[in-house]
Amino acid sequence: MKLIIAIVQDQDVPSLIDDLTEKEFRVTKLASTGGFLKSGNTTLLMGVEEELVKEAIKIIEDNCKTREITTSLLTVSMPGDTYIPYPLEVQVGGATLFILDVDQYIKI
Ligand code: 2BA
Repeated sequence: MKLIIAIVQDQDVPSLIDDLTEKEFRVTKLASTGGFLKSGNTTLLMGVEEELVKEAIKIIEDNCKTREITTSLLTVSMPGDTYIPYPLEVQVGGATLFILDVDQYIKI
């Protein structure tokens, strides 16, 4: 068994979870926050049999879109703590996946 850790954008989650559960994948949804943008995203934990990993990745690909996000980071411009926002464009997603071997899967 593998553990897929998928970091996805919140907007993609409802349809993604619907499609995963329809195909009988089991999913746990965690609220998370991106370190760079400091805004909310979603982390999904999925225990998946090895032969089904490709199918799970395909469903994630089909549901997770790449988006251009314009954000404003603050920079110090002058002494005395004066901050000036400057716009920054970043591409977020579709999804960031970590796929790990599962040593044991126990349900009690
Ligand atoms: P954030 O850390 O909020 O990053 C959002 C987007 O900002 C990233 O999109 C990337 O395009 C950009 N970005 C991140 N760090 C940057 C940096 N140091 N300099 C310039 N641009 C930067 P994605 O790569 O699609 O990542 C989306 C979210 O997935 C991230 O949100 C983070 O929560 C997670 N993530 C991505 N790679 C990760 C990794 N290697 N380890 C842990 N979490 C990761």
